Amino acid sequence: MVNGYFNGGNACKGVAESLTVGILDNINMKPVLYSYRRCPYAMRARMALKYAGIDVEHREIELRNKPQSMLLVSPKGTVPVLCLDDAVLDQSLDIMLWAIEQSDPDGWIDVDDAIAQAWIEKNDGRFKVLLDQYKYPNRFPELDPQAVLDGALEWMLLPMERSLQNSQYLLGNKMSWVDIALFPFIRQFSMVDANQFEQLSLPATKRWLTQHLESELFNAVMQKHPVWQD
Ligand SMILES: N[C@@H](CCC(=O)N[C@@H](CS)C(=O)NCC(=O)O)C(=O)O
Repeated sequence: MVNGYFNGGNACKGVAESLTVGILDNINMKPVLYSYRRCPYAMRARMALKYAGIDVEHREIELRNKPQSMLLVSPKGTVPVLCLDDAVLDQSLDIMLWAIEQSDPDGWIDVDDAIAQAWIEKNDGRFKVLLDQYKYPNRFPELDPQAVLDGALEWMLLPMERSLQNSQYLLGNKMSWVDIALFPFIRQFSMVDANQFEQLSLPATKRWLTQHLESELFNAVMQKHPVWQD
């Protein structure tokens, strides 16, 4: 949710400033984005920000060594975190929706809210759990890997496949913020065992995935950044 920061300047810069540099250096008021390149939540936020044409100061973090300036504005310690003049957004979906509110050239927001919400809950809820179980079988020795894969297929990949056989995108024939919100998670799933994914009969989902993987938007947000030091 949105935390209030009404201290007359970019909340994160205010903190970083008091930690590192003098107050007069706080003249560059771009939003600050704390991010981690391979995090699917951060990817969806970066894609929405880029799509909306919002220029951010990118602060790449290491999950094992989070900057103090980020933890001060968002103690829960997850990325992405976006620091605005008067607010800190530390949920990826809040960042996406804020970005689209600023500018939405291709109408990503024009979807049925209830269907959109159902996909998000499916993905960020049980599918994320299954994804972690699939990705880190050693952490779940009690689980049968085949049952995990079957669970992911039944819960997420086959429903997606059915939707994507009916229309080019998840909620119709136009891309929406929901496609972008889910894509990084499906990408991650497909990369756990590329050969196994290759053998799954999911032609429409693979077409959709490839389209996103090859998109300028995705590739633009995957460029590497040096790690930010407070
Ligand atoms: N609900 C959060 C979840 C974000 C999240 O869990 N990000 C992971 C990285 S992919 C993280 O920062 N984890 C903290 C850690 O590993 O210490 C959101 O949507 O932004």
